[in-house]
Amino acid sequence: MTIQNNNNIFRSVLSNSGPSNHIPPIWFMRQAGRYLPEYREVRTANKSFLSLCKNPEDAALVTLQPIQRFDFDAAIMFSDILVIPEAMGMDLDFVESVGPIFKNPIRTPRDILTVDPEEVIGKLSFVMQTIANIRSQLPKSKSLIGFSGSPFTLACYMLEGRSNKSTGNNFPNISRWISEHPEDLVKLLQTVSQLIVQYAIKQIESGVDVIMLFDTWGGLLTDEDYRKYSFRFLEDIVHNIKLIKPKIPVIVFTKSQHVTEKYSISQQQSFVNNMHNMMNISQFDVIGVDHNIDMAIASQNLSNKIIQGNFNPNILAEGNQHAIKQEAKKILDIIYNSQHQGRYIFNLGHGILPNTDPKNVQYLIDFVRSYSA
Ligand code: 1CP
Repeated sequence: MTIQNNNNIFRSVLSNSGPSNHIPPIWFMRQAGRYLPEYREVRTANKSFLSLCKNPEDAALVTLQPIQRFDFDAAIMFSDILVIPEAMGMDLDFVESVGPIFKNPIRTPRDILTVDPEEVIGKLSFVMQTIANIRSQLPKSKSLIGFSGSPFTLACYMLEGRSNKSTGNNFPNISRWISEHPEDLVKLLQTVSQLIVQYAIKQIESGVDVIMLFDTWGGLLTDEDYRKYSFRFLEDIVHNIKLIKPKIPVIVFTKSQHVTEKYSISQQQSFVNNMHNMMNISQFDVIGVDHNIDMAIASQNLSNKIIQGNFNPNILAEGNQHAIKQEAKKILDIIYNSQHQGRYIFNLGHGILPNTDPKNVQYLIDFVRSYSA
Protein backbone atom coordinates (compact mmCIF):
# COMPACT_ATOMS: atom_id res chain seq x y z
CA MET A 1 0.00 0.00 0.00
CA THR A 2 1.34 3.43 -0.91
CA ILE A 3 1.08 5.92 1.92
CA GLN A 4 -0.30 9.28 0.88
CA ASN A 5 0.06 12.57 2.68
CA ASN A 6 -2.67 13.70 5.02
CA ASN A 7 -4.03 16.36 2.70
CA ASN A 8 -7.37 15.43 1.35
CA ILE A 9 -6.56 15.91 -2.34
CA PHE A 10 -10.14 15.05 -3.29
CA ARG A 11 -11.34 17.95 -1.17
CA SER A 12 -8.71 20.35 -2.47
CA VAL A 13 -9.68 19.67 -6.09
CA LEU A 14 -13.35 20.10 -5.22
CA SER A 15 -12.68 23.40 -3.46
CA ASN A 16 -10.79 24.57 -6.55
CA SER A 17 -7.69 25.25 -4.52
CA GLY A 18 -5.94 22.57 -6.57
CA PRO A 19 -3.74 19.79 -5.27
CA SER A 20 -0.28 20.62 -3.98
CA ASN A 21 1.17 18.35 -6.66
CA HIS A 22 -0.27 17.25 -10.03
CA ILE A 23 -1.57 13.90 -8.87
CA PRO A 24 -5.32 13.74 -9.40
CA PRO A 25 -7.50 12.22 -6.68
CA ILE A 26 -8.39 8.64 -7.63
CA TRP A 27 -11.43 6.48 -6.91
CA PHE A 28 -13.32 3.97 -9.08
CA MET A 29 -17.03 3.49 -9.58
CA ARG A 30 -18.03 0.15 -8.01
CA GLN A 31 -14.65 -0.03 -6.28
CA ALA A 32 -16.21 -2.29 -3.64
CA GLY A 33 -17.41 -5.43 -5.35
CA ARG A 34 -17.03 -8.90 -6.73
CA TYR A 35 -13.56 -8.41 -8.27
CA LEU A 36 -12.18 -8.35 -4.69
CA PRO A 37 -11.82 -11.71 -2.89
CA GLU A 38 -12.28 -9.99 0.48
CA TYR A 39 -15.63 -8.61 -0.77
CA ARG A 40 -16.79 -12.04 -1.98
CA GLU A 41 -16.04 -13.44 1.45
CA VAL A 42 -18.25 -10.87 3.24
CA ARG A 43 -20.88 -11.13 0.52
CA THR A 44 -21.28 -14.91 0.94
CA ALA A 45 -21.46 -14.54 4.73
CA ASN A 46 -24.65 -12.50 4.15
CA LYS A 47 -27.84 -14.12 2.91
CA SER A 48 -28.12 -11.93 -0.17
CA PHE A 49 -26.77 -8.76 -1.73
CA LEU A 50 -29.69 -6.83 -0.24
CA SER A 51 -29.02 -8.25 3.24
CA LEU A 52 -25.44 -7.04 2.89
CA CYS A 53 -26.72 -3.53 2.02
CA LYS A 54 -28.92 -3.66 5.12
CA ASN A 55 -26.12 -4.82 7.42
CA PRO A 56 -24.44 -1.52 8.46
CA GLU A 57 -21.38 -3.26 9.91
CA ASP A 58 -20.60 -5.37 6.87
CA ALA A 59 -21.60 -2.61 4.44
CA ALA A 60 -19.06 -0.34 6.18
CA LEU A 61 -16.48 -3.13 6.09
CA VAL A 62 -16.75 -3.65 2.30
CA THR A 63 -16.76 0.13 1.73
CA LEU A 64 -13.38 0.33 3.47
CA GLN A 65 -11.80 -2.72 1.77
CA PRO A 66 -10.74 -0.93 -1.44
CA ILE A 67 -9.38 2.01 0.60
CA GLN A 68 -7.24 -0.34 2.67
CA ARG A 69 -6.05 -2.29 -0.35
CA PHE A 70 -5.45 0.53 -2.86
CA ASP A 71 -5.35 3.75 -0.84
CA PHE A 72 -8.05 5.35 -2.99
CA ASP A 73 -8.68 9.03 -2.14
CA ALA A 74 -12.41 8.58 -1.66
CA ALA A 75 -14.74 5.89 -0.35
CA ILE A 76 -18.26 5.43 -1.74
CA MET A 77 -20.78 4.16 0.78
CA PHE A 78 -21.85 0.61 0.03
CA SER A 79 -25.53 0.39 -0.90
CA ASP A 80 -27.51 0.35 -4.13
CA ILE A 81 -29.59 2.90 -6.02
CA LEU A 82 -32.65 0.61 -5.85
CA VAL A 83 -33.11 0.86 -2.08
CA ILE A 84 -35.28 3.99 -2.65
CA PRO A 85 -37.98 2.20 -4.67
CA GLU A 86 -37.80 -0.65 -2.17
CA ALA A 87 -38.42 1.79 0.69
CA MET A 88 -41.36 3.15 -1.35
CA GLY A 89 -42.97 -0.28 -1.06
CA MET A 90 -41.67 -2.13 -4.11
CA ASP A 91 -40.64 -5.73 -3.57
CA LEU A 92 -36.94 -5.97 -4.53
CA ASP A 93 -34.76 -9.01 -5.02
CA PHE A 94 -31.27 -9.35 -6.52
CA VAL A 95 -31.05 -12.66 -8.35
CA GLU A 96 -27.64 -14.22 -9.01
CA SER A 97 -26.60 -13.68 -12.67
CA VAL A 98 -29.96 -11.98 -13.48
CA GLY A 99 -29.68 -8.76 -11.47
CA PRO A 100 -32.37 -6.73 -9.74
CA ILE A 101 -36.02 -7.85 -9.93
CA PHE A 102 -39.11 -6.00 -8.69
CA LYS A 103 -41.92 -8.50 -8.22
CA ASN A 104 -44.53 -5.74 -8.37
CA PRO A 105 -43.37 -3.27 -11.05
CA ILE A 106 -45.49 -0.22 -11.85
CA ARG A 107 -47.58 -1.24 -14.84
CA THR A 108 -50.26 1.46 -15.03
CA PRO A 109 -50.56 4.97 -13.59
CA ARG A 110 -52.93 3.49 -10.96
CA ASP A 111 -50.01 1.44 -9.58
CA ILE A 112 -48.17 4.59 -8.48
CA LEU A 113 -48.24 4.57 -4.71
CA THR A 114 -48.70 7.70 -2.67
CA VAL A 115 -45.83 7.88 -0.24
CA ASP A 116 -45.06 9.66 2.98
CA PRO A 117 -41.51 10.98 2.45
CA GLU A 118 -40.64 10.83 6.13
CA GLU A 119 -41.70 7.20 6.32
CA VAL A 120 -39.70 6.30 3.18
CA ILE A 121 -36.53 8.01 4.44
CA GLY A 122 -37.08 6.40 7.85
CA LYS A 123 -36.94 2.96 6.20
CA LEU A 124 -33.48 3.88 4.87
CA SER A 125 -31.99 4.37 8.34
CA PHE A 126 -29.65 1.39 7.68
CA VAL A 127 -27.88 3.59 5.10
CA MET A 128 -27.38 6.32 7.72
CA GLN A 129 -25.99 3.77 10.17
CA THR A 130 -23.59 2.48 7.48
CA ILE A 131 -22.37 6.06 6.89
CA ALA A 132 -21.80 6.61 10.62
CA ASN A 133 -19.83 3.33 10.83
CA ILE A 134 -17.68 4.22 7.81
CA ARG A 135 -17.04 7.72 9.08
CA SER A 136 -15.78 6.44 12.44
CA GLN A 137 -13.14 4.30 10.67
CA LEU A 138 -12.26 6.27 7.54
CA PRO A 139 -9.07 8.37 7.76
CA LYS A 140 -9.67 12.14 7.69
CA SER A 141 -7.59 12.35 4.53
CA LYS A 142 -10.29 10.47 2.60
CA SER A 143 -13.63 11.76 1.36
CA LEU A 144 -16.85 9.83 1.71
CA ILE A 145 -19.26 9.85 -1.22
CA GLY A 146 -23.00 9.30 -0.72
CA PHE A 147 -25.23 8.70 -3.70
CA SER A 148 -28.62 8.19 -5.28
CA GLY A 149 -29.86 7.08 -8.67
CA SER A 150 -31.40 9.82 -10.82
CA PRO A 151 -35.21 9.88 -10.99
CA PHE A 152 -35.15 8.74 -14.63
CA THR A 153 -32.76 5.84 -13.95
CA LEU A 154 -34.80 4.69 -10.93
CA ALA A 155 -38.02 4.94 -12.95
CA CYS A 156 -36.50 2.72 -15.69
CA TYR A 157 -36.30 -0.13 -13.14
CA MET A 158 -39.58 0.73 -11.37
CA LEU A 159 -41.57 0.51 -14.63
CA GLU A 160 -39.67 -2.42 -16.14
CA GLY A 161 -39.19 -4.52 -13.00
CA ARG A 162 -35.73 -5.63 -14.12
CA SER A 163 -32.50 -4.65 -15.80
CA ASN A 164 -32.07 -4.16 -19.54
CA LYS A 165 -29.32 -6.79 -19.52
CA SER A 166 -31.77 -9.45 -18.39
CA THR A 167 -34.47 -8.50 -20.93
CA GLY A 168 -32.09 -7.68 -23.81
CA ASN A 169 -34.17 -4.58 -24.39
CA ASN A 170 -33.57 -1.03 -23.18
CA PHE A 171 -36.46 -0.41 -20.79
CA PRO A 172 -39.34 -0.43 -23.33
CA ASN A 173 -41.93 0.41 -20.64
CA ILE A 174 -40.55 3.85 -19.87
CA SER A 175 -40.48 4.65 -23.61
CA ARG A 176 -44.12 3.60 -23.77
CA TRP A 177 -44.98 5.85 -20.82
CA ILE A 178 -43.26 8.79 -22.54
CA SER A 179 -45.73 8.44 -25.41
CA GLU A 180 -48.81 7.16 -23.52
CA HIS A 181 -48.66 8.63 -19.99
CA PRO A 182 -46.23 11.57 -20.07
CA GLU A 183 -48.01 13.47 -17.29
CA ASP A 184 -48.12 10.50 -14.94
CA LEU A 185 -44.47 9.85 -15.66
CA VAL A 186 -43.59 13.45 -14.76
CA LYS A 187 -45.58 13.07 -11.52
CA LEU A 188 -43.65 9.91 -10.64
CA LEU A 189 -40.31 11.59 -11.45
CA GLN A 190 -41.29 14.55 -9.25
CA THR A 191 -42.20 12.30 -6.32
CA VAL A 192 -38.91 10.44 -6.62
CA SER A 193 -36.98 13.74 -6.93
CA GLN A 194 -38.40 15.00 -3.64
CA LEU A 195 -37.39 11.78 -1.92
CA ILE A 196 -33.87 11.99 -3.39
CA VAL A 197 -33.36 15.50 -2.00
CA GLN A 198 -34.39 14.44 1.51
CA TYR A 199 -32.35 11.24 1.24
CA ALA A 200 -29.25 13.22 0.18
CA ILE A 201 -29.68 15.72 3.03
CA LYS A 202 -29.98 12.85 5.52
CA GLN A 203 -26.81 11.25 4.10
CA ILE A 204 -24.93 14.55 4.46
CA GLU A 205 -26.14 14.94 8.04
CA SER A 206 -24.95 11.38 8.73
CA GLY A 207 -21.42 12.16 7.49
CA VAL A 208 -20.92 12.03 3.70
CA ASP A 209 -18.87 14.93 2.20
CA VAL A 210 -20.00 14.59 -1.41
CA ILE A 211 -23.20 13.48 -3.17
CA MET A 212 -23.17 11.68 -6.52
CA LEU A 213 -26.23 11.19 -8.74
CA PHE A 214 -26.11 8.19 -11.08
CA ASP A 215 -28.08 9.02 -14.23
CA THR A 216 -26.88 5.79 -15.85
CA TRP A 217 -29.73 5.39 -18.33
CA GLY A 218 -30.32 9.08 -19.19
CA GLY A 219 -28.32 8.52 -22.36
CA LEU A 220 -31.04 6.27 -23.77
CA LEU A 221 -33.16 9.36 -24.40
CA THR A 222 -33.15 11.71 -27.36
CA ASP A 223 -31.82 15.25 -26.80
CA GLU A 224 -35.28 16.70 -26.24
CA ASP A 225 -36.55 13.91 -23.99
CA TYR A 226 -33.31 13.99 -22.00
CA ARG A 227 -34.07 17.56 -20.97
CA LYS A 228 -37.74 16.79 -20.28
CA TYR A 229 -37.46 13.50 -18.41
CA SER A 230 -33.99 13.45 -16.91
CA PHE A 231 -31.98 16.67 -16.81
CA ARG A 232 -34.81 18.86 -15.52
CA PHE A 233 -35.16 16.69 -12.42
CA LEU A 234 -31.40 16.47 -11.89
CA GLU A 235 -31.29 20.25 -11.95
CA ASP A 236 -34.14 20.54 -9.41
CA ILE A 237 -32.41 18.07 -7.11
CA VAL A 238 -29.02 19.81 -7.13
CA HIS A 239 -30.75 23.17 -6.67
CA ASN A 240 -32.68 21.93 -3.65
CA ILE A 241 -29.68 20.18 -2.08
CA LYS A 242 -27.64 23.38 -2.43
CA LEU A 243 -30.38 25.49 -0.85
CA ILE A 244 -29.95 23.46 2.33
CA LYS A 245 -26.30 22.35 2.04
CA PRO A 246 -24.55 24.95 -0.16
CA LYS A 247 -21.03 23.70 0.61
CA ILE A 248 -21.53 20.06 -0.35
CA PRO A 249 -20.13 19.24 -3.82
CA VAL A 250 -22.48 17.30 -6.09
CA ILE A 251 -21.28 14.98 -8.86
CA VAL A 252 -23.49 13.82 -11.73
CA PHE A 253 -22.82 10.91 -14.08
CA THR A 254 -24.83 10.36 -17.24
CA LYS A 255 -23.79 7.54 -19.53
CA SER A 256 -23.92 8.84 -23.10
CA GLN A 257 -25.80 7.07 -25.90
CA HIS A 258 -25.78 3.35 -25.14
CA VAL A 259 -27.47 1.96 -28.21
CA THR A 260 -24.81 2.99 -30.65
CA GLU A 261 -26.35 1.14 -33.55
CA LYS A 262 -29.60 3.08 -33.07
CA TYR A 263 -27.94 6.49 -33.39
CA SER A 264 -25.62 7.90 -36.04
CA ILE A 265 -22.25 9.31 -35.01
CA SER A 266 -23.54 12.86 -35.52
CA GLN A 267 -26.62 12.17 -33.35
CA GLN A 268 -24.37 10.82 -30.62
CA GLN A 269 -22.10 13.87 -30.82
CA SER A 270 -25.11 16.15 -30.71
CA PHE A 271 -26.43 14.36 -27.60
CA VAL A 272 -23.08 14.67 -25.85
CA ASN A 273 -22.65 18.35 -26.78
CA ASN A 274 -26.18 19.23 -25.68
CA MET A 275 -25.86 17.28 -22.44
CA HIS A 276 -22.52 18.98 -21.72
CA ASN A 277 -23.93 22.43 -22.50
CA MET A 278 -26.71 21.85 -19.98
CA MET A 279 -24.28 20.47 -17.39
CA ASN A 280 -21.77 23.29 -17.90
CA ILE A 281 -24.28 25.92 -16.76
CA SER A 282 -25.90 23.73 -14.09
CA GLN A 283 -25.19 23.83 -10.34
CA PHE A 284 -23.32 20.52 -10.42
CA ASP A 285 -19.69 20.77 -9.30
CA VAL A 286 -18.33 17.67 -11.02
CA ILE A 287 -19.40 15.96 -14.25
CA GLY A 288 -18.64 12.28 -14.75
CA VAL A 289 -17.42 11.44 -18.26
CA ASP A 290 -18.00 7.93 -19.58
CA HIS A 291 -15.54 6.11 -21.84
CA ASN A 292 -17.60 6.60 -25.02
CA ILE A 293 -16.88 10.33 -24.85
CA ASP A 294 -13.73 11.91 -26.27
CA MET A 295 -12.02 13.49 -23.25
CA ALA A 296 -10.69 16.42 -25.30
CA ILE A 297 -14.27 17.30 -26.29
CA ALA A 298 -15.51 16.86 -22.69
CA SER A 299 -12.77 19.18 -21.47
CA GLN A 300 -13.69 21.84 -24.05
CA ASN A 301 -17.42 21.56 -23.38
CA LEU A 302 -17.23 21.48 -19.59
CA SER A 303 -15.00 24.52 -19.06
CA ASN A 304 -16.85 25.61 -15.89
CA LYS A 305 -16.73 22.22 -14.21
CA ILE A 306 -14.41 19.74 -12.57
CA ILE A 307 -14.45 16.54 -14.63
CA GLN A 308 -14.13 12.91 -13.58
CA GLY A 309 -13.67 9.55 -15.26
CA ASN A 310 -13.24 8.36 -18.85
CA PHE A 311 -10.90 5.35 -18.36
CA ASN A 312 -12.40 2.40 -20.26
CA PRO A 313 -13.23 -0.37 -17.70
CA ASN A 314 -12.97 -3.01 -20.47
CA ILE A 315 -9.27 -2.20 -20.94
CA LEU A 316 -8.72 -2.67 -17.21
CA ALA A 317 -10.60 -6.01 -17.24
CA GLU A 318 -8.71 -7.27 -20.34
CA GLY A 319 -5.59 -6.74 -18.27
CA ASN A 320 -2.94 -5.92 -20.89
CA GLN A 321 -0.64 -3.64 -18.89
CA HIS A 322 0.73 -1.87 -21.96
CA ALA A 323 -2.83 -1.02 -23.06
CA ILE A 324 -3.73 0.10 -19.52
CA LYS A 325 -0.74 2.45 -19.49
CA GLN A 326 -1.57 3.85 -22.96
CA GLU A 327 -5.21 4.53 -22.01
CA ALA A 328 -4.20 6.30 -18.77
CA LYS A 329 -1.50 8.31 -20.54
CA LYS A 330 -3.94 9.40 -23.25
CA ILE A 331 -6.38 10.80 -20.67
CA LEU A 332 -3.73 12.39 -18.44
CA ASP A 333 -1.99 14.07 -21.40
CA ILE A 334 -5.28 15.64 -22.46
CA ILE A 335 -5.89 16.86 -18.90
CA TYR A 336 -2.37 18.25 -18.46
CA ASN A 337 -2.67 20.21 -21.68
CA SER A 338 -6.06 21.63 -20.81
CA GLN A 339 -7.85 23.95 -18.44
CA HIS A 340 -8.70 20.87 -16.36
CA GLN A 341 -5.22 20.51 -14.94
CA GLY A 342 -5.92 20.38 -11.16
CA ARG A 343 -9.66 20.09 -11.90
CA TYR A 344 -9.81 16.41 -12.76
CA ILE A 345 -10.64 13.29 -10.69
CA PHE A 346 -9.25 10.03 -12.04
CA ASN A 347 -11.99 7.38 -12.41
CA LEU A 348 -13.33 4.81 -14.83
CA GLY A 349 -15.95 5.64 -17.47
CA HIS A 350 -18.35 3.21 -15.77
CA GLY A 351 -18.22 0.63 -12.97
CA ILE A 352 -15.27 -1.72 -12.54
CA LEU A 353 -16.09 -5.11 -14.10
CA PRO A 354 -16.30 -8.20 -11.83
CA ASN A 355 -13.67 -10.09 -13.88
CA THR A 356 -11.02 -7.40 -13.28
CA ASP A 357 -7.78 -8.62 -11.66
CA PRO A 358 -7.05 -6.52 -8.52
CA LYS A 359 -3.37 -6.53 -9.44
CA ASN A 360 -4.16 -4.53 -12.58
CA VAL A 361 -6.13 -2.04 -10.49
CA GLN A 362 -2.98 -1.55 -8.41
CA TYR A 363 -0.92 -1.24 -11.59
CA LEU A 364 -3.20 1.49 -12.95
CA ILE A 365 -3.23 3.47 -9.69
CA ASP A 366 0.57 3.26 -9.40
CA PHE A 367 0.97 4.36 -13.00
CA VAL A 368 -1.36 7.37 -12.60
CA ARG A 369 0.38 8.51 -9.42
CA SER A 370 3.92 8.08 -10.77
CA TYR A 371 3.18 9.58 -14.22
CA SER A 372 1.48 12.58 -12.62
CA ALA A 373 4.26 13.18 -10.10
O1 1CP B 1 -23.55 -9.75 -6.47
C1 1CP B 1 -23.32 -8.66 -5.94
O2 1CP B 1 -22.51 -8.57 -5.02
C2 1CP B 1 -24.12 -7.48 -6.41
C3 1CP B 1 -23.43 -6.59 -7.38
C4 1CP B 1 -23.77 -5.15 -7.01
C5 1CP B 1 -22.96 -4.26 -6.30
C6 1CP B 1 -21.57 -4.50 -5.77
C7 1CP B 1 -24.99 -4.50 -7.26
C8 1CP B 1 -26.18 -5.08 -7.91
N1 1CP B 1 -24.94 -3.23 -6.73
C9 1CP B 1 -23.70 -3.03 -6.12
C10 1CP B 1 -23.28 -1.84 -5.35
C11 1CP B 1 -23.49 -0.50 -5.92
N2 1CP B 1 -24.38 -0.18 -6.91
C12 1CP B 1 -22.83 0.70 -5.51
C13 1CP B 1 -21.88 0.87 -4.32
C14 1CP B 1 -20.57 0.24 -4.44
C15 1CP B 1 -19.44 0.95 -5.12
O3 1CP B 1 -19.64 1.75 -6.06
O4 1CP B 1 -18.32 0.66 -4.73
C16 1CP B 1 -23.30 1.72 -6.34
C17 1CP B 1 -22.87 3.18 -6.34
C18 1CP B 1 -24.28 1.15 -7.19
C19 1CP B 1 -25.06 1.92 -8.15
C20 1CP B 1 -25.96 1.25 -9.11
N3 1CP B 1 -26.75 0.11 -8.94
C21 1CP B 1 -26.25 1.77 -10.40
C22 1CP B 1 -25.70 3.07 -10.94
C23 1CP B 1 -24.28 3.00 -11.31
C24 1CP B 1 -23.94 2.13 -12.49
O5 1CP B 1 -23.14 1.22 -12.31
O6 1CP B 1 -24.48 2.38 -13.56
C25 1CP B 1 -27.18 0.91 -11.00
C26 1CP B 1 -27.77 1.07 -12.38
C27 1CP B 1 -27.49 -0.14 -10.07
C28 1CP B 1 -28.48 -1.24 -10.24
C29 1CP B 1 -27.87 -2.57 -10.03
N4 1CP B 1 -27.35 -3.03 -8.83
C30 1CP B 1 -26.82 -4.27 -8.97
C31 1CP B 1 -27.02 -4.67 -10.32
C32 1CP B 1 -26.58 -5.97 -10.89
C33 1CP B 1 -27.68 -3.61 -10.95
C34 1CP B 1 -28.17 -3.59 -12.36
C35 1CP B 1 -27.19 -2.96 -13.27
C36 1CP B 1 -27.72 -3.03 -14.67
O7 1CP B 1 -28.94 -2.91 -14.89
O8 1CP B 1 -26.87 -3.18 -15.53
